[in-house]
Amino acid sequence: MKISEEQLKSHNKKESEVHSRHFDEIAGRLDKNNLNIESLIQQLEQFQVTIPSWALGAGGTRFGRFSIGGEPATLGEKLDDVGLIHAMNRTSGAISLHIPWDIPDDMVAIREKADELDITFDAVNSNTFQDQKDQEYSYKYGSLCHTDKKIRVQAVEHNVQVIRYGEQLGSKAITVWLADGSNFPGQQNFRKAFERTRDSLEKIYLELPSDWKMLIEYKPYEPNFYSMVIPDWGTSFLLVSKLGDKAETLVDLGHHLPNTNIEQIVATLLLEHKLGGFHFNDSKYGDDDLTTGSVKPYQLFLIFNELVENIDHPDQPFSQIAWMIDASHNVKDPLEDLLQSVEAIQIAFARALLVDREQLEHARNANDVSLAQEVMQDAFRTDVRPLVAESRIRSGAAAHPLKLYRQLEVRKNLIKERGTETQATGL
Ligand SMILES: [Mn+2]
Repeated sequence: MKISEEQLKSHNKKESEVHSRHFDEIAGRLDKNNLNIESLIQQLEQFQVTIPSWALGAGGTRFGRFSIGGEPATLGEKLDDVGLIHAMNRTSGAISLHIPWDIPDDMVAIREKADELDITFDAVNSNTFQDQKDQEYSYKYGSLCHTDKKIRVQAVEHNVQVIRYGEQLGSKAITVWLADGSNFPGQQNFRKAFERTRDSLEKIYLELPSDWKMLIEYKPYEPNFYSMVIPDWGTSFLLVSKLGDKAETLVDLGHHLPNTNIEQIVATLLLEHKLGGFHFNDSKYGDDDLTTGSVKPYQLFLIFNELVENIDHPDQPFSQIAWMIDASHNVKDPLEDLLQSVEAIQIAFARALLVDREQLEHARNANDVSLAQEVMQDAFRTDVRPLVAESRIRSGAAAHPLKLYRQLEVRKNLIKERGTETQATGL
């Protein structure tokens, strides 16, 4: 299924009267506060959020998986789905692939298809958290940290292979997330496991093309429940600092213990120019992989507040941070969920752009705690949806992507095309 320009235009025409009213109202109000609306909308128009290939189907849990129907079964179909999202929001012009789930059969055809859909390939992800069918050695007791050198070599080679696939696709980064760790006290020598991991990562790092980055994710627990080799941002930061300029830390919002101050972690990584990118999602308890902004929208805003405060820093360009979603859908239509996630991220960004930085700085220096809170919440409580919609309309996207998605009965059409039983590779 493809969404035509006529369909987009007719949707926007129907929405235009109400949209104009809402937009004029907020534009007038912000104008009085001397905010440059045009520059704000341009920043929103340029902002892109990458869609992960593994979030386009129903993920399920370890207890069960409930098919949504019409799910993409091949890499080509996954690209088609990102193409649908991008056509509706013009904000999702990139896909992040997972190797080996998404190895292209025909590299040329896949690149051509991506070009047609105006989609680029963002960071490629390696996978040493499960065993593949034709794999010689098992990762049951770890991969890059393994006590057995043969297994470490196999895991390093896999990561290098992922870089090679990425090069052919035009990616510029590899994301490494390790499930390595231990389940019981005494099982693993912490120091040796760290050293072996560092040495393995150094070998992968040496294979990076000159214009590539290596993004290292961290996670406090799961699948290992006693210790993880890279449990927190500090350990990731230690590794990326040892590795070199091309290595940076990746912050997955779900990979923190409850109530962790993620915005402060973001501020510190920005200070050290080591913030490589994000995996956006939301959670109540752990790595819940829920829709971004659905549980803690204020936290998302506070993270963007730190990012915007640093937006003009020459040593950590805002445009070079990898903005990616990492989520899993159990009960919602994945495409609806992704549209909601991207919009929540845009809203948080727009609100952060509204923060009166001068007044905030004044309040901080004067230790006017109440005023500082007022400044922050004034921005957070502003309904910026008309600004986000305006940026979409100007980019040729839909005023209300989710509304259009339902009007066009996209899922029904996908089920008609692909059937009810399809399942994406890796799910
Ligand atoms: Mn992640």
